[in-house]
Amino acid sequence: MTQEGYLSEAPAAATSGGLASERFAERMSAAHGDGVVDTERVDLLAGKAIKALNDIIIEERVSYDEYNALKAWLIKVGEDGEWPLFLDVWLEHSVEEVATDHREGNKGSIEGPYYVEDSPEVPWNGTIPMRDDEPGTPLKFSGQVRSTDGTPLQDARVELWHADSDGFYSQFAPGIPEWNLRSTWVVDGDGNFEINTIRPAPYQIPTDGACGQLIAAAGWHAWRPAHLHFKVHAPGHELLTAQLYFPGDEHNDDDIASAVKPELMLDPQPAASGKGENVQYDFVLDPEA
Ligand code: MBD
Ligand code: FE
Repeated sequence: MTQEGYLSEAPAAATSGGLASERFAERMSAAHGDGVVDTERVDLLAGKAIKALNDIIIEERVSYDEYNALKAWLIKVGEDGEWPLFLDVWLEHSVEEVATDHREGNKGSIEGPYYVEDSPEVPWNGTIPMRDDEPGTPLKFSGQVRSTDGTPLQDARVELWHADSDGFYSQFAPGIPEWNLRSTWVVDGDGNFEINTIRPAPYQIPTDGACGQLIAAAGWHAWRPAHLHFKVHAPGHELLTAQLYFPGDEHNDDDIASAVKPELMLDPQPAASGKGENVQYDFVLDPEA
């Protein structure tokens, strides 16, 4: 992959990590107290986590060299601002599973570290903000937002954000316009939307930060398959956070973030015009309990 034309260099881990850490802190402070957990739960959960690690140390006879490597690495995760990346890649999928296992509507997936609130609104059939010469295959994505009983949700909003054709996200990599490939669709009176965007590239975890260092040291790969991120909102319904994927991506079966589900696979078809692809996908939201 090349970044020529838009970026003089790949974004350093500390750039994307630092921005993701800052953004997260801002959102939590704006939500006032969101993220505060009561004493009994902290006692239970922190106690269990510490015990699990102690059990591993005893079972695997962890050495001082290994313990010190861990200490140095944990310090570096913080210095690189990569806690959001680390947590969202290796733990968020389980939190998402627990949070949504009661749902009858659409399957969702993790939010990940690169969401930004309040992206610009466009009409139901609007084009996502992109550069005049945005590289990538044009993608027309159409669908409908409905409730689990089939009722179209005419007050829904569909937020979409995704990487560009080099795998980079606006606001987390240098040299990309602020809202590039981020927007919010206001559906029509029948809950329909038609999104005009481009196909994203697969995403590689930065190789020069703490997460990249762990991946290299463990002999893992650093890839997420190409994906589109969505948040679908409608009054009286649970917020759906989802990601959708493209068939044939070599990392659909071994996503480093464990966030692919069969229900989240798109089926794009070549457009009749010969230029780009069309795809259809509906979002079904669960009513709030
Ligand atoms: C991503 O783009 C992403 O979606 C997740 C979950 C983790 C890292 C990068
Ligand atoms: Fe992503």
